Amino acid sequence: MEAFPREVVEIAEGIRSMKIRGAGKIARSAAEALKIAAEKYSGGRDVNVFRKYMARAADYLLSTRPTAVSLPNAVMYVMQAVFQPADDIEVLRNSIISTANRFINESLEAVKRIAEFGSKRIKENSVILTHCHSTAAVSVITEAYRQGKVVKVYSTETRPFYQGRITTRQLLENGVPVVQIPDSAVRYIMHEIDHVVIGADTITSNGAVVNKIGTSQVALAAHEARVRVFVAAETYKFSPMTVIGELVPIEYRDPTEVVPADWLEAHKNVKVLNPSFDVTPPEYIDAIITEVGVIPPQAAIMILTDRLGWAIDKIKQSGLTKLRFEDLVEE
Ligand code: 5GP
Ligand code: RI2
Repeated sequence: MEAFPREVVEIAEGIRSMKIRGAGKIARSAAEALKIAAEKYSGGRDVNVFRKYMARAADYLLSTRPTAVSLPNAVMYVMQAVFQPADDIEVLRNSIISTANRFINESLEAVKRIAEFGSKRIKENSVILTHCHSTAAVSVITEAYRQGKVVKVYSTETRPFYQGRITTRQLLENGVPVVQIPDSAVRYIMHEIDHVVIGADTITSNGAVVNKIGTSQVALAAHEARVRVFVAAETYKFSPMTVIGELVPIEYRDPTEVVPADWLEAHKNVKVLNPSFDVTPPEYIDAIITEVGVIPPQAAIMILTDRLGWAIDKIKQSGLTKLRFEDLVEE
C-alpha cells in the first residue's frame, strides 16, 4: 500500500494538533493535501488502486477534527474529481490538481467578498466585539476600519486555546485599535458595543451557527443588549449533512488545554471537560455574511440548495454521511 507523502501527513497532523486551524484554513489545507497526494502518487497505472489511495487520504484528513464542516465540504469537492469516470490516472491526477486549486482560489476570493459585503453593515464610529480568531471576521473588521468606520475592537482571549490573541495580533498588524479582554468580561463590556462580528465553523440547515466555545454566551449577552450579531462565513461552512437531520458533532479536546497536566495529576478525582464549540440559535443572529450575499440565518437552506445541492444529492444517494470514501471505491 502506497504511503502518503510527508507533506500530507504534516498537514493532517497539523490540523489535528491545531497548528493549522480556523475553518477556512483547514479546508484549504485539506484541498492542498489531496492535491499533493495526487501529484506525488507513484503506485502504478491502475485507476482503482489510485482511487483507493486517494480515498484513504481523504478519510485520513477527515479523521483529524470533527466539527468544522468546511473540512468534509472541501474534501468532497476535490473527491468529485477522483470519482469521475476515467480510465487513465493522468486524467484523474490533472483533474484533482485543478479542482483543488479552484477550491483554494475560490475560498480566498470568498473572504475578500465577505469583507466587502460585511463592511457595509458596520456603521460609522463603531465599537466591535469579536470572539476567537476568524479570518473572515478579521477581514470584515479590517475592511470597515480601512473605510474609517471602526473606533475600537474588543477581542476576547478565547480560553482555553487563546485564539483571541491571534486576532489581537492580526488587528494590531492591520493598524486597528484593539483591546484584549477575558471571555468573562463580555457582558460587562457589552453596553459599549455596536456590533458583534464572529466567524463560523458550521452553519446548520435551520440557521444555527456552530462556532468556538463561548460564542453562544456572547450572542446571548448581545441579544439582551440589542446588539447586532453578524456571522462572517463562506458558503462551504454550511452543512449539507444537517439537511438530512444529522447533528453537528461537537469536538471535545484534551483537558490539559483547560488545566495543566500536573494539576490534573494532583486532582485525579476531578473531571475536567473541554468542549471546543457551541451552537448559537438563529434567533440570536442578525445576518450571515457570505460571498454570495448577506442573508438572514433563516435563509441557510437557500445557500445549501443553491451552492451545495450537489453535495446534498451525493449524501442522499450514497449514504456519504458516514464519509468513508474508501467504501465508495469498487474493488
Ligand atoms: P439551544 O439548544 O441552544 O436552545 O439551540 C440550538 C439551536 O441550534 C436550535 O435552534 C437547534 O434546532 C439548532 N441546531 C441545529 N443543528 C444542531 C445541532 O447539530 N446541534 C445542536 N445542539 N443544535 C442544533
Ligand atoms: P475562519 C475557528 O475554529 C473559530 O471557531 C473560528 O470562528 C472559525 O474557526 C472560523 O474561522 P478553530 O479551528 O475560517 O480555532 O473564519 O477551532 O478563519
